[in-house]
Order: sequence, then structure tokens, then C-alpha cells
Amino acid sequence: MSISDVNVPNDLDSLWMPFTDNRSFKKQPRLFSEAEGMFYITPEGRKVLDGTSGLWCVNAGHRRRPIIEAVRRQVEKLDYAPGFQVGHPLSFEFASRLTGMVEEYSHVMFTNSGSESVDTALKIALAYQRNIGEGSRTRFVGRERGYHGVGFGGISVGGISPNRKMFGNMLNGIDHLRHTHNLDKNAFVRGQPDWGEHLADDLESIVALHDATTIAAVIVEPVAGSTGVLVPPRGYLERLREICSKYGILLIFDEVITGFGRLGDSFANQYFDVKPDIFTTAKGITNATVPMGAVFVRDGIYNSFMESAPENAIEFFHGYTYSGHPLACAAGIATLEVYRDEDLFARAAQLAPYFESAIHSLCDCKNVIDVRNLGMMGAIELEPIPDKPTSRAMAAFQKAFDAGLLVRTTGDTIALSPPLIVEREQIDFISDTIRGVLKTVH
Ligand code: PXG
Repeated sequence: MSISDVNVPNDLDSLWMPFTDNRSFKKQPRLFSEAEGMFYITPEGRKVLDGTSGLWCVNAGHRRRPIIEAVRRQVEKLDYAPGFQVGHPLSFEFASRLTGMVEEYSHVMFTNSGSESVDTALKIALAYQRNIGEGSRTRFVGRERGYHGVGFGGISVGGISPNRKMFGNMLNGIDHLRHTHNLDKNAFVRGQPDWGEHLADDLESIVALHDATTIAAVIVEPVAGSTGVLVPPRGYLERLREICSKYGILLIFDEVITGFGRLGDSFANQYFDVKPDIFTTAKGITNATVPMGAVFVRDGIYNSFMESAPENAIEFFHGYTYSGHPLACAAGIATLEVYRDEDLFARAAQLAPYFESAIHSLCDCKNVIDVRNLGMMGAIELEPIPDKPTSRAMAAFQKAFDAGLLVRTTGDTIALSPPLIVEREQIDFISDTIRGVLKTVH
């Protein structure tokens, strides 16, 4: 028997599962042992439609042959090469293909995850400010309900209290903008809401309080994913950009979810036509076949490092053993080719109105207090049961799973982000299943 034949484990106890209620899971496990295209397959052979692209990452669908073949060929040829002081061809090739996707960013640094991309971006921002003689700029500004992974940098600028409260003081000097979610003003809006641009002015207040010369960077997700698809109000990102530029504050977009086609464009910065100074990616960069992340920077940022370090000195004291791992680069290049050959980002843009109508058709279902969407991201927010927050959405999650649909829940919101290969009938299946589930969830 080979390792991949292990379908049902004998022991569920040894693994401490991430972001999971381990005790309930182990009483009633939910396992996937195979996947194909739009579907997961359970050890019992049941098909479950993937309504969430895994965790917002399998944008081209599962088990894509060109990606598998590229990884297979690469592991036969070069399993690993260091990325410090030596390199291997694929990492350079992949980097130049990535920078070829966006005009203003001609350098990327590789990481292995979204969390590492975020912490890398924050360190680049601090070091850049020093490079240009602005070393007093050490503060960061994040946003309430922002998710930027689980490193100490990411949880410090992040705005999710259970992810923060156990972990002490974290980074010093962090402020948060208010989040933009407002049910009174924006419930059931399709796409970007009209109300809320002024919330970007929170940055003006933070500048007034601390002085701009203390602030290195602002980091936001263009569309907040994990906290339930919070779509930016019209004009909001533009206004943040303006305020940052006015005060010499770097703007970082965390595009770990919005990158690689989720909104129907390569990146959210193209979709919104708002250009951050740095943006982070991961997840869809390799279609999640091999873990990887990349941080994109504007030329001026990269050049500041090249110009301020003495000749023959390392310009940036940062990097990971697996930065630019050969298997990840092979998977990444093949992934970009699948995206291109199947024109998947344009496909997402074409499907987005259909997806929007399908999920907004749930607006009259029991307990639904909001439906929102942008591109191929959607959310259905449920009224929480008094004193039992999250339990209604969790019940819906389990019932959907039993009915053959994988959704994601966050608080009392059901989040959807299907692979971009999804067919219209499968979108109907998603909305019909959720409609049925909501009838039976109390
Ligand atoms: N930034 C953003 C915007 C993310 O969404 C990370 C950073 C961290 O990435 P890594 O690769 O370190 O996990 C993320 C991750 C969910 C969910 O259900 C979202 C993420 C991860 C797991 C679950 O919303 N996003």
C-alpha cells in the first residue's frame, strides 16, 4: 500500500487541527480523500461540490493535469535548491511571468504562504522607509475585520479579536481603520455599495493623532474575504490611495484571496484600478497544489534597497528556506498557463452577474439579513441566534455538507468562492442547496 492509499485514518487524535473545533470534529469527522474538477470526494465515495475553492485557493479547480505533470517532471529533475546566494532557473522564470501580469510592479519576492507574504510586506515597508531617510515611520495601520494571516505582524494589523486577544502585545504602534460593513446602509446591495467612501477618512484622523511622519504603511484587503466578503464602498479604495500618497504612507493591498482571478481580473488592483505600493499574494498563485506566496513591489521600492546597501552587501535581510521552491515554481508556471489557456479570469468576469443573481435569489430565505457579492466572491449573512453566535451558520454548513456542497462560514455568514471553472448549473446547485438548507436550519 502506498501513502496515498490511506483513505481513512486509524487515529484522529494526534493531529491538532488548525482553526477547527477539534473536539467536535473528531466526534463527527468530515474527510476528503480525492478531488476532481469542481468536486471533492469523501472516503465513502460521496461527491461534494467545492463552493469555496478549498480555502479560496483552488481557482482553476482540482487535480489539473498540466499542473500535476509540471510538478511531477520537476521533482524528478531538481527536488530542491537553496535560494540564498544560489538559485535555480524556474524561480527566475516564474518571477518574470508574474511581473509580466502587472505593469507597475517589476519585482516579486517569494514566500510560502499568505501569512509570510504579509509579514514580508510589512518588513519591506519598514525597511523602505529607512532606505529613503524616513526611519521615524514605524507605525502600521490595519483595519477592523481585516485578516492578514497568523504571524505576529499579520495578527497585529489584522482586526479579528479572537485571533488577537490571546497573544499579548504583538507589534507596537498599530492603529485600525473602521471596517466598512454596515447593514443599515448597505444590506442586499449588489456589488460595491454607494455608502461608505468617507470611512477612508479614518486615516486622516490617525494621521492627525500621530503625525504622518510616524506611519510607515496602511494594509487592507481590497475585498475582505475571511470576515465574510466585505465589499469596499465605491470610492473608498481610491480615497485611501489619495490619503496615503498625500502623506508618504505606503499602501499595501493584501491580495491573498483577491489575486489570480477571483474578481475577474488578474488582481484586485487592476479590477479597481487602484495601485498599491506593495501587494501580497498566495493561494491561487499555484492553484494551491504546492504552498507558495509572492509579494509584488513597485520599482521605487526595490530600487531603494539596491541603492542604499553597499556593493556586495545583502540588501534585505529576509527570506525563507523554501522561498521559490522548485516544485512551487513548477506548479505556479503551469497554473498561470492554465489560467491563460482557459481564459479563466475573463470567464470569472462573465460568470459574475449570473453568480450575483443566483445568490441574491436567496434574499427572502428565512433568517437572511444580507447578501453581498463581487466577482466570484459571495456571502449570505444570517441573523445570529441570540446568545449562540455562529451556531446557525455552523448548522447550515453541516447540512450543506450532508447535501453535497462545501461552503465556508465565518461568524454567521456563509461565504462562497467557487473555482472559476464552475458551470452555471453548478451555481444553480449552490443556490438551490443553500435555499433548501435554510428552510431546515432553525
Ligand atoms: N491574507 C489574507 C487576505 C488571507 O485571506 C492570509 C493572509 C494568510 O494566508 P495563509 O496562507 O498563511 O493562511 C489569508 C488566508 C477563510 C480562510 O475561511 C481564509 C484564509 C485562510 C484560511 C481560511 O476565510 N485566508
